[in-house]
Amino acid sequence: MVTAQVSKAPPAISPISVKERIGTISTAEIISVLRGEITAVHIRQAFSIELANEITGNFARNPGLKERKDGVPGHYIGASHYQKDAATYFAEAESARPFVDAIFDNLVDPVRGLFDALKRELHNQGVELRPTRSAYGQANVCRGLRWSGTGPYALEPHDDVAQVLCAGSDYELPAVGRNTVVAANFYPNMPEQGGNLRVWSHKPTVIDRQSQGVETTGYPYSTRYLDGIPCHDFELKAGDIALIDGGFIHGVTGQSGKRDRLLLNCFFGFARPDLVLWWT
Ligand SMILES: O=C(O)CCC(=O)C(=O)O
Ligand SMILES: [Fe+2]
Repeated sequence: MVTAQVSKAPPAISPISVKERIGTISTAEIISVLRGEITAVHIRQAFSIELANEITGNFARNPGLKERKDGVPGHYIGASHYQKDAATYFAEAESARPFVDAIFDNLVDPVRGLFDALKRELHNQGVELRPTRSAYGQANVCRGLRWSGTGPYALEPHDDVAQVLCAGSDYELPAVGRNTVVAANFYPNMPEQGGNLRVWSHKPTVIDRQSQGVETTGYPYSTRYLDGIPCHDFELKAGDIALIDGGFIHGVTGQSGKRDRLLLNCFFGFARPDLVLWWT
């Protein structure tokens, strides 16, 4: 008797290269992630605790704070294009803009600082950097997020590329999904324990996503799927910045005590050799 053996290949391991240091982020470091030369850059104490505390206070007092209703547990200010058509996303981005601006009030903040510095440097290289836009409006500089998952992950393992590839033809974004999608994360507040950013050495393909039933969302990957894949934990503190290639599976470990971890996040990537788009 012949027994058919169905063997499923384990997920391919893609080594990750990480740079971690204290100080001020440079445009060269940002561009090395953007060009796919390095997987992640973690800058400790990239902005001051005083600034971090001001931003955290502005977020907590902000009347634009809402609960997410798209299956990802958390609260937010701003707009996410995740699972939205362009008309809905850009309308939300436009109406949330005053609330996003109020997170920063009159501060000289690290998010617009990074955007402005990167725009200048890319311009010198003949590349335009701008927020993605449509007839309905344009993206904001970032969104503010507080994850509230209660299991082993405050934010379940996912990739940031599926949502970009599947954004739909009324967006400018799908072209970016063929290049590196950089997730820029700024941390104004962190819990005493947990809330690490965990990145696995695996960059799923469309076929991998199909096999996991996450083709259009990239969220969530099961712990079983990730079993045996090496990972790296970024141990974050308030004032840190972490830029990662969002094509690698990543998640946020569970937090103990007050769930007051605060993240400011945006994404950017090449849409064309002479155009980098920025969105949330
Ligand atoms: O909160 C973090 O550290 C990561 C957030 C993230 O992965 C996302 O917003 O897609
Ligand atoms: Fe992500």
